[in-house]
Amino acid sequence: MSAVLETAAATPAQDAVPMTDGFHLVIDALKHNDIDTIFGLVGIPITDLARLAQAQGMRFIGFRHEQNAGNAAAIAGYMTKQPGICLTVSAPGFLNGLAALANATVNCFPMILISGSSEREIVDLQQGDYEEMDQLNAAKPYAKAAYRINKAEDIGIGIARAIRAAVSGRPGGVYLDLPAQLLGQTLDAAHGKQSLVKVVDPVPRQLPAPDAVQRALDLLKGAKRPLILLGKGAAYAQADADIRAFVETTGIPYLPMSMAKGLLPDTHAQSASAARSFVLAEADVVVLIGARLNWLLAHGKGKTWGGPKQFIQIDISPTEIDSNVAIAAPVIGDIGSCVAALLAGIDGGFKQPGAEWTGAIAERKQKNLAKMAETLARNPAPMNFHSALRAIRDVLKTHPDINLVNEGANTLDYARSIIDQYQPRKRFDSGTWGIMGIGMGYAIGAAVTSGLPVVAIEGDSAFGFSGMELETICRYELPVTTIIFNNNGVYRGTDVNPTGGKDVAPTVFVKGARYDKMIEAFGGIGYHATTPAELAKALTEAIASGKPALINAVIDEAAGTESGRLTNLNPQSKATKK
Ligand code: ADP
Ligand code: TZD
Repeated sequence: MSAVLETAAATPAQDAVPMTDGFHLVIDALKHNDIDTIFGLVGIPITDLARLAQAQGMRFIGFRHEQNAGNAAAIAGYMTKQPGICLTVSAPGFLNGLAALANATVNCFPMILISGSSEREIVDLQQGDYEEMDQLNAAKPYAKAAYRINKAEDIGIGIARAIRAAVSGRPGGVYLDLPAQLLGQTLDAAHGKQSLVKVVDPVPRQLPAPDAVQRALDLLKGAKRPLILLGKGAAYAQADADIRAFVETTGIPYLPMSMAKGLLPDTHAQSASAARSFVLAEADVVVLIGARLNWLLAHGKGKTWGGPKQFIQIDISPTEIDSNVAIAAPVIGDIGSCVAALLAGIDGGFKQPGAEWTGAIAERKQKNLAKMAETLARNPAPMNFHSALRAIRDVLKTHPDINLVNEGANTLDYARSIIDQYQPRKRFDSGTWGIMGIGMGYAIGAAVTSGLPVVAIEGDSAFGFSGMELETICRYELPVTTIIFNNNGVYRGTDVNPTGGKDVAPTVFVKGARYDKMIEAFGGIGYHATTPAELAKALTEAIASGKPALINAVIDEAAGTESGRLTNLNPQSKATKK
């Protein structure tokens, strides 16, 4: 029995003293920090926690699988700079949520995974409790921080610690372990109230050192072919006005990473997206703002990056610097403060890049855009990725505030380059891991957080990872339109089993599947589209309805490329590859 209970039991006037318990204190502590939504899935020991959250005016969004609840929490964190909360049961529920926690940490999204856990004394002696697992230690390698709260009076401080760990510095996933017996512990209410902690300044500004700013400015002033690279850290930072001012004042061409699209509208004259390979290879000084030189940027070296170049890197994490290549001018601090400091240092002595550089980029852009326009204008039957995406692009142009979720291989690669974004933090995709399965979780998280419509453009394989959440979308009547690019398989649907045996090839699905019927089972609206015109009509109607909808867009099953644009990452068999 805990100390709290012993004291309470020994107090003769116990009935007269208003009491609280672990359940109430968890909810009180979250609400005290302005957290109003929990994404989760109930069961022992946290069902009553979810009930209480709802009873106390919080929103509890219940999912069909914890990974999707975790993804919803993570994207809510990315959109708001406040940790998204995911609540799960012990062992298996926790493990399902852990995949999302790891994904959040890898992507630098703030979230807190709160899981109930079994009795410590049984778990630690491995005596076989219900859903027994050493969750705290299992979470540690995949989280930015992991904590357990053992005493009810520590709930306030424990939640404060989790919030601060998730959002300060480089954001990430935090695990918070709540043993079942903690939730039942009682405490006198006054003492409980006093134990709550309101986190002051959870995302403290971190100002860059003046000499680091000067070093960066000196390098930038000497550049002939400068380039700005905006990553999702820049979008996350919510320093939109200063970033735009920095880009426009310097006149430097910029490239957005996929989730930074829309930080400036993709139609901006300085966007070099349509000349991506050219600018990466030719630039001499590159300013990285909240973007890591990981695999998505070919590690900052090799053929992609062409000739020698120097990097200025703005990041909150000092150890990100020199992670892949030498960084000539690191600027460490929060992006808002760093960009403001650079902007303040851009004076009359700064010359915008010359026409030789901007003209060469414009020429490439024009050439590539003309080529793309030609490809997009074709109308093959059946539809291919391009003609379908053209139809979607034209509809979404009239909805600049739409939230876009996107995953798949070809579906991801083509949509990223064809669909323009007009506003910041409106594109949510496979991210740093190139992961499948974020689709419905991100869509629900984005719809709940923004209150605005969501369109999820999904490969048929990608959709399958979270497809059961269509029921969740229908249950909460969320304005989510899911478009399935149905080409009968992973990447495409044409592979054959070389043995001629009964099993289909590893990449092949049921042919002609009607995903639109799935959503109808839950009361949503299903559409079946086989031409760009049908697709455009369905999408227009679906968005206008504000109701849950799914469009089964039939794509030529031979249209996809294996692994999309990542073909080069597939290992080659030296012995047998033909
Ligand atoms: P992308 O995939 O778009 O290239 P990454 O996720 O690789 O972007 O990089 C995001 C970077 O932004 C991380 O290195 C992270 O430390 C950094 N970051 C995130 N938030 C901030 C912030 N508020 N201020 C400064 N850096 C930040
Ligand atoms: N599992 C997880 C969690 N993430 C992954 N990235 C994969 C498996 C491997 N994978 C890809 O990298 S893309 C993809 C898988 C299974 C699906 C591609 O097929 P699709 O899209 O139908 O979603 P396209 O547009 O038809 O290529």
